[in-house]
Amino acid sequence: MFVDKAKIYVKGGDGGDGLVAFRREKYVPEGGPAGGDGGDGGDVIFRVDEGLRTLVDFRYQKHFKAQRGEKGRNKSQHGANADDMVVRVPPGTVVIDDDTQEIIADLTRHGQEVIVAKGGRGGRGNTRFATPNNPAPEIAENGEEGVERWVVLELKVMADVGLVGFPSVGKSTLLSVVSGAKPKIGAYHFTTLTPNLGVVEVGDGRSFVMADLPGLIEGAHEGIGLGHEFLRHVERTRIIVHVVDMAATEGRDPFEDWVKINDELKLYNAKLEERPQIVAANKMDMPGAEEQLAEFKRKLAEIGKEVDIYPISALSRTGVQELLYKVADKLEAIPEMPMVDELVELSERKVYRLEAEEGEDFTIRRENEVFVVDSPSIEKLIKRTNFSTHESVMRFARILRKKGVDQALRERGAKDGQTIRIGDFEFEFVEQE
Ligand SMILES: Nc1nc2c(ncn2[C@@H]2O[C@H](COP(=O)(O)OP(=O)(O)OP(=O)(O)O)[C@@H](O)[C@H]2O)c(=O)[nH]1
Ligand SMILES: [Mg+2]
Repeated sequence: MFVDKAKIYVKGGDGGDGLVAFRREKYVPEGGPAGGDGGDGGDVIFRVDEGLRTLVDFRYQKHFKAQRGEKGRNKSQHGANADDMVVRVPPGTVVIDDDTQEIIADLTRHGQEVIVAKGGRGGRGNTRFATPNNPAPEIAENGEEGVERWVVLELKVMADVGLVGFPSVGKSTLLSVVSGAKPKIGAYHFTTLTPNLGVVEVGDGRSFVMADLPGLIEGAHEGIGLGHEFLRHVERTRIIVHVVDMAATEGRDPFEDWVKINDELKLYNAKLEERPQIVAANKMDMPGAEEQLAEFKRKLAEIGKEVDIYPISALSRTGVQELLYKVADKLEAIPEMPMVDELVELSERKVYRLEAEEGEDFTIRRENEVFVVDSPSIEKLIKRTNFSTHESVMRFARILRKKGVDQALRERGAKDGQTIRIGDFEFEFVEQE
């Protein structure tokens, strides 16, 4: 089954905590600091694997968590960094942050990678906090938390050619006779519900990928008949083969059909109007088809449109070869990928950090008697501070003072003993002279 959308949870590993430790040597009662840094948490990395064609694996596994870094070790040894977690995705996967709807990555080439959830850095051990004034510090940092987020994966079919048209015009039949694909074919509408891909070998060594898409109906651009789902796939094809039923099987007018489908494409995305299009005038084996085709051409001439028309019968395979040659010729003249300008071009490997920059501003507001300080960077600092040691607390207080938080609180009228809240953390304001 073809799955083209999946929502998954990713979390980078937390950094290992730094260690507070002291050297213990024979005959030396008080050794120097010897607590090592914690190791870094692993990243969650998406890597393109051209062997994959679908997102079906993500229906069963939705959580991807990298390992946490090892704790700092004795004798000032660094804890081991955790391994990265590599998740394979098919080419054509677009990764979207579920919260912000921002496109994180547009993964197209085999081997391309993106870090979707960065692991946290390891905390520093007490060795790193030694100064001449404080040769035996009891400070160590906790490891930083790994980034966590929900991401949506979207797979746009990476087909060169998309078969577009009303239901039952013969799109699936055409794909089945030109490729090894075995799409379902039916005499009723909406036989095809998900796209089918087929590799077409033209016969002269050239080949391309063709997608048989579900039939479109009027209002598709508004999402009617799952139109949005299907039109998304059309966006990425380099050529549209517009299949028209020349037998007017259901009393429909082939020219009207052609106009309506083009309108739907255009209303969904104006760029689709400029996408190269070839008309496959299908069902030419049926009585009356020749007359309909003549009429179709006459109406086109009337509106002054020049369109490539290939009369075919998918059923009896007549005219199909000529159509394929034309498609292959046209493809050669078109660049590899259509420019989809709303997608951000990304470098091979890019790190997205959700955390705020260090040194970022804070704001203060009041909730009754409580002063609330909003600041992502201070909240982050709190998470990294081990409040069980006096020295770490003092260091935290020093940083707040340096950032100007104390001064700002005082200016807002904070008095000795009043409650200050930062994130989940509450403490009393202490007036210092
Ligand atoms: N006579 C004739 N019948 C055809 C031809 N091509 C397709 N058909 C018939 O038309 C019907 C619909 O064909 P499909 O290939 O399933 O049509 P589709 O465009 O894929 O339809 P949806 O998936 O519903 O959008 C089937 O009964 C086919 O046998 C043709 O060239 N000549
Ligand atoms: Mg079909």
